[in-house]
Amino acid sequence: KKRISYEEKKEKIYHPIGKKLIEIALKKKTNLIFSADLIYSKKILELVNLIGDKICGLKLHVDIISDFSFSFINFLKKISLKKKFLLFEDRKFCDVGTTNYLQLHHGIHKISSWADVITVHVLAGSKSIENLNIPSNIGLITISEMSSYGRLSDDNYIRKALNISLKNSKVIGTVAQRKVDNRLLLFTPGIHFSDSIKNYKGNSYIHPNQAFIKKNCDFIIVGKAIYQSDNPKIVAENYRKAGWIAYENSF
Ligand code: UP6
Repeated sequence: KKRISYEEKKEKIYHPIGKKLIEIALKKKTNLIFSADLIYSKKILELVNLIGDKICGLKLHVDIISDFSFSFINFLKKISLKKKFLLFEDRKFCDVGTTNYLQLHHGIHKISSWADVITVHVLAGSKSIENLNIPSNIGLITISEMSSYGRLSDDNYIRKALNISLKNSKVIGTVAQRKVDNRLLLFTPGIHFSDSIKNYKGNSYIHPNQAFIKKNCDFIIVGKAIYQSDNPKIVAENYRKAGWIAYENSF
């Protein structure tokens, strides 16, 4: 599987959100998605104001935000439009279709009313992500292979998960730890510069160079390396630069 450029990938991906993400990446020269795993909305907004220029996506787990509100979402939406990045909700829906549907559209978070991209497991089978009634401006990312140590997915599971991803027109890409078909965008979490964090609380970490050069990754997802640092602005710029250079060097 030979690496193809973002420009070439944009032609292979038919979903408007997939195309939009690539356009943003090319325009801002960034393949960095920031994972803001913080429990207070003020902290998330502060960081996003600081590093919004350096990212193509902001990934949230809204269900960890203690003071979640729609005014927070409206602020985020405004910043995301101004600074041009997409909002990812990493909900990892993993139930039967009807429950996935209810969790996506209802409850206090009403994810479908604001997210640009949502993550889903395909453990319950292809049908579980088929009738979600997703608006055309939301893209799905499947989880085919997690970054954690001891993940239960074997080669057979991953092959089937990738097949489901390819056959569903709402899917823009996947999370996997290996090269995937060029019709899918590959998202890589578990990114850190430091070797000393290779295995942290059961998650495994690699350098952006490894992600792009060995696995043909398209987008890196970086959380604690940025939000736990002393200078998130500088560190985010370092990850942006590393990700972009690694992409350029991966051909
Ligand atoms: N994430 C992983 N591995 C996966 C899928 N998702 O780490 O296979 C998510 C985590 C977290 C983020 O839920 O939000 O990516 C990684 O954050 P970190 O850089 O702080 O480890």
